[in-house]
Amino acid sequence: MDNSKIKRYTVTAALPYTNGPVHIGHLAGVYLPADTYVRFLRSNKRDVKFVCGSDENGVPITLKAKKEGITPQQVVDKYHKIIGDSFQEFGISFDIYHRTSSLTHHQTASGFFENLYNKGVFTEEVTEQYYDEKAQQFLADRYITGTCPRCGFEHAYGDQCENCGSTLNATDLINPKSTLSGEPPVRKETKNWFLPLDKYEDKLRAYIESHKEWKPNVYGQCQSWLNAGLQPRAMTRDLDWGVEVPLKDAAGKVLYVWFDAPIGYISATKEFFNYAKLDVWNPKAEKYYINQNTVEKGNWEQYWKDDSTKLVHFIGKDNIVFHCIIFPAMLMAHGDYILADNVPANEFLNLEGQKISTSKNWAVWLNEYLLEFPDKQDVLRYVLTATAPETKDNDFTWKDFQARNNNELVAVLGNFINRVVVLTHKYFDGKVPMIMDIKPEDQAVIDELAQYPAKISASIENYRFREALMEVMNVARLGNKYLADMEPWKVIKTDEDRVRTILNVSLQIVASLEILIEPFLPFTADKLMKMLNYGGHLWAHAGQMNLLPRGHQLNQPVLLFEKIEDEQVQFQIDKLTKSKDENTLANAVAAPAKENINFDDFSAVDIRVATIIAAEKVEKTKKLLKLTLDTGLDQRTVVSGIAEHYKPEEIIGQQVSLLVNLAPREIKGILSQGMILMSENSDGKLTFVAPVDKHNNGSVIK
Ligand code: B3M
Ligand code: ZN
Repeated sequence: MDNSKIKRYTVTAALPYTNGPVHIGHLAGVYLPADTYVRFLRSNKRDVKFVCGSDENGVPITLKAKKEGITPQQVVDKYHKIIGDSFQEFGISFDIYHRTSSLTHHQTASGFFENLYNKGVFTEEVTEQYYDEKAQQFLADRYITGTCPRCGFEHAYGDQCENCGSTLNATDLINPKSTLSGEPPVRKETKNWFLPLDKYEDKLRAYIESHKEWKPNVYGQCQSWLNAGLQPRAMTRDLDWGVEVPLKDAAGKVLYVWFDAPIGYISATKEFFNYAKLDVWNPKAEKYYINQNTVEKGNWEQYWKDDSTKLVHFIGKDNIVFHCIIFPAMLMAHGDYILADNVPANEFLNLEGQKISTSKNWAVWLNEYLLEFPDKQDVLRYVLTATAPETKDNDFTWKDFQARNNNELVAVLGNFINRVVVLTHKYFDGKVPMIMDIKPEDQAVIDELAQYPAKISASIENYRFREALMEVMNVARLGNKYLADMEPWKVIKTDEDRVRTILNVSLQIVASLEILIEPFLPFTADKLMKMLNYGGHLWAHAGQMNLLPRGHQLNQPVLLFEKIEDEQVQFQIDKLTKSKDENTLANAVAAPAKENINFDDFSAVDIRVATIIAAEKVEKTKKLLKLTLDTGLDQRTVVSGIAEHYKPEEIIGQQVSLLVNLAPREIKGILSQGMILMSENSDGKLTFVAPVDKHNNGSVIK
């Protein structure tokens, strides 16, 4: 959108599902870039509304309720507070953090549906869906498990197999079972209302193609959806949790969560302005978060219906189709609304080389981070922006976190600011000294500084936050180099006036830094503002030489950053591994039971206690060990596939259970007489099965 046409901005950040706390992946992918963008706009005195809220409808919520044995309402109440508090604590400066269980949202979403219904937009279709006769309800995909048709995994879900990662349809599953009753579901006819996306294909294509400036990952995904051809999609679901479908013949149905969730942006904006109209805040109303500093009277419709408004959606890559195809189609069908000017979706952030996983507890949770690194919000903000997955998936590691803190925040940014403020106190009682005489080496630095704000603006306006942050750090590097070259601590012995000039120039750089870091590191900017005793934050002033007037009194220096020690990051790494191990045990799915056998079948098996007395690797194999065992009956050789789990030297003397009457067979030219019993963990790890106390070799296991 042409900058001169923009009168105001509506910036949205994806509404997190309210079924768990938020982690660093959410922050890096969505909320930090959105917050940085909005803070930058505010610093430029632009009119902007930044809206978000909890996504409290849909199957993810009902599943969580079932798992925790509480009601869906209790689930959303619990996590709405945890998530909302985390955002607040990390300085995500929403004007409103709303929630989709609110009355305003139900009315807005339901009204939107009615509007489209009355325009005849929807098609009605009767389809067969799985139904649980015992529980008397239709089953969403996640409520059905069965055998994966691709890999044979027996606990695949109706929408996805977590073993092989395939996307499935519930009807693809072999032996489907309802997770509610455990019974096989039946197919039953049901009527739902579909949005005929195919009819909007041309308009959508024109819309997408008018935005060639979008990030290639976003533009490319839209193109491939359009090229594959769009299908009608059901906008209602048979479910008892969500926004009720406002039609007579729709009892027991709610709006599809992806229909109501993006409307959540609109209801949040509405509620923000409703709030200003209330004389007294009603604490009994649905609790949500309002930024008291930005409350104002106004009209929500301007932010959604006026084409001088620039609408930007910040989301993760898994939400692209919903924001670039489905929601725009809904808005087109309605007709009164503007469409997003940009959807700068990010890729995913991995953690220590692995995909972040809520179910495996492989994550850094924001609420836990702050307990372990109190007051270090900006360190995480910094690291997550510096490594943001803007163009491809990226990796967060604790070692990198430590290195960036110690080598960049402490050694570059903190060090420069601290030296300048400390020297000013030391030589001039903390008063900004006067410029005496500008030399060419000062002028060069002044000129270079002046160029940064425009450069950084351009990066932010094009959603390149990593690049912008790097340039901000280059300002600190410029300052550090200037100090190191000028050496005021030496010059002070011979030429105090020269030091006045050097420190004045340095202090102006520090003041500019306060403005430039604010969108990224708001907590540090506030501390710095207090230290400089200065009311900063106006982008237009950055890069100038007169921010701190001569004689201006600074406050005492405070340390902005401190070193993070090896033990702290090791603790985090250990914690991750430990919780993953515990989780593997807790969430393990046991292998399916075998057919029954009778006692005679079992009695035929001769299992004895034996001890390994020698072990060596079988040459040219990866998995095999050649073991010599004392069985109490004899000494014999057994070839066993445990070489990836045990080194030969560590198992000498190990007692094991040995199947002694297994017919001997030759493996890699060695005659193997029997088989050692092993227990296999769900992650494939093997361990010996042996008597708890030492027994004599040859003891019978029965
Ligand atoms: N709650 C999905 C997600 O958290 C969804 C986003 C809604 S944005 C309107 O990935
Ligand atoms: Zn599978």
